[in-house]
Amino acid sequence: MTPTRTPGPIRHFRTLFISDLHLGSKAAQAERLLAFLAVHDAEKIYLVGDIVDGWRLKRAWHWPQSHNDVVQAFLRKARKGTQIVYVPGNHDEFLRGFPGQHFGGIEVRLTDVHETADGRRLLVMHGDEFDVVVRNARLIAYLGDWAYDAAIAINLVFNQFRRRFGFGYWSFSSWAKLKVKNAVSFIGAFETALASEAGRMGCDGVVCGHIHHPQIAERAGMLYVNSGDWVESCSAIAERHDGSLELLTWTGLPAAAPQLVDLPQSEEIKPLEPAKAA
Ligand SMILES: [Mn+2]
Repeated sequence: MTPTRTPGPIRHFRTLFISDLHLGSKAAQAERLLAFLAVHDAEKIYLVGDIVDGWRLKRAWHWPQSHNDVVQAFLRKARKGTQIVYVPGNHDEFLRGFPGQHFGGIEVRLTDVHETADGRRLLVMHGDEFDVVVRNARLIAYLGDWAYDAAIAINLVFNQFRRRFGFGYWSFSSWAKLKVKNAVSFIGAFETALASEAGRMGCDGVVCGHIHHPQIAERAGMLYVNSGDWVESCSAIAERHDGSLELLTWTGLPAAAPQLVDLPQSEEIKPLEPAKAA
């Protein structure tokens, strides 16, 4: 029996990218995230959207202590000197109305460009901006550039309409799961759309979230990085002090859950398998 409460040595990074926590939903793996945050630190943390699930909270209030603890953990890191940038996603888009605002040392930015230690410029955005592009990838490829621009504009109006008239946000991940046979090509279309956007913005790559599919890869000649999620994958992206990137997957037990402390190590409670369709 190994007590799982003892935190290991703390890994220190230049930057951490974390997204899709979906706090406020029952699916959020808050305990695991707390255990992860206890042993991972960085000079700068990007919260890459869907941190708080406003759409879910609107339907049914679910906010256990562990979700509060996650917020406190970030605020504590901010107090201790970590720069925290919050790039909102579709589930926490209420924050998109507050670009440049600070709360508790956390700054809201709609998108950002992060420069790595080795001088690469990475566009940071959640990625839902391209939902319509992704859903109609084949048609847009056929119609060309104007269709691409139109799709992005339609995406904006479409979501404003849904919000205004009280519909829930259309969810890429649940939609892709329903069409599981096509999920791989949707993920591919998403990755290409985001990588191309990075190119258009004069960047070397992109860091995004949204599709719950962690990744470090090359797409369309760009670096494509996805920080994954804390619903299924329990993943994050770390930038080491030399500028190299690492995909972290948390497989440790939740240190903060007392009922699990006496369990034998790991095998019995694993994080869910990474989402196949995300
Ligand atoms: Mn999202």
